[in-house]
Amino acid sequence: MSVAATTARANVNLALVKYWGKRDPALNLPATGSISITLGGLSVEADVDFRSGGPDRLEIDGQPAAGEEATRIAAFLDLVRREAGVEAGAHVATRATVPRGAGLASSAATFAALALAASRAAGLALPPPALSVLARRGSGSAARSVFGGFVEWHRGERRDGMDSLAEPLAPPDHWDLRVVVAVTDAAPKAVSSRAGMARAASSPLYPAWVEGAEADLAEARAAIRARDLEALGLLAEHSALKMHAVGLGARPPLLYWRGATIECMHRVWALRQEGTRAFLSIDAGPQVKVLCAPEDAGRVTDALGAVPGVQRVLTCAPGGGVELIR
Ligand code: 2P0
Repeated sequence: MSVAATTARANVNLALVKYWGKRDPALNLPATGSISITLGGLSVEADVDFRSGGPDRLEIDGQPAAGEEATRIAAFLDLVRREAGVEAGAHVATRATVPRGAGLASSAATFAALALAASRAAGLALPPPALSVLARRGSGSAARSVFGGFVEWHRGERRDGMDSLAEPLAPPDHWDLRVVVAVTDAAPKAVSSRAGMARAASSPLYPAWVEGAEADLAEARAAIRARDLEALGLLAEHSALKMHAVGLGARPPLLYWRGATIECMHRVWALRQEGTRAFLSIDAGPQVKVLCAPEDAGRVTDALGAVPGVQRVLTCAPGGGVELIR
């Protein structure tokens, strides 16, 4: 990698109102809007250099990219080349600074970082809304990782997707929350988010999922504005469990949970019974993510760490948006 590469860093995000289903898979246009928190410290760095000549050379965490990952990155670079009128091959290297094997390596952070690094390296100076549109083309949830703090990704109405982008609802310091992550299984998942989402529409529960989104989004916005942890936590839990219910009803069925996932869920509900404000969310994997106040993060960490099958527990706070670091 040339020393003159453009490097950007983006954080992962946790959806409180989930994105699960597309109205246009080619453009990553979602069936519904979604709302997330960008998580500080769990990030991906991307180096991009279009001046190297020759074919694209792609590296992920020090290894040559292969298979579907390589295809997705190459297609994304083509988008940037087309927009910038650049024809050169690229050298790209991405590095997850997420603890490895945490089951959190996220395409959201990867494509948000690539959107900024590649557009700059190609000579484009895209403002954040245009970066969000571009990042979305790489991975839907990447549209949200462009921004820090509390973020909403709008479904949009246009067929070309130009109105399907994220915008910040509140900066990271609006509300000092914690997200505690119980890692139950760091192995790569059998069904990708993309493949899982493609199956969602086969579920009889999918129409209800789509129909409920606007109300969930309104409730989440209001809870974030009011810094109401109980309202936001209960809503986030409801959104996550509905998303997984869609999978259970799909054909073929889809379930990302392992045994330890379910034990963590019961532990979180027991914590609530005991008076701790802790609320769970689960993405397309077996990890359990718990929203709580900073003063309760230690108690939640200890409780989840004691659940059999939990391999490690991480804690993060709201973080910033994508940034150029070189
Ligand atoms: C989300 N997830 O809102 C949801 C909840 C996982 C569960 O967005 O196909 O990698 O690249 O648009 O963004 C993960 O899916 O999927 C995701 P594509 P993406 O965070």
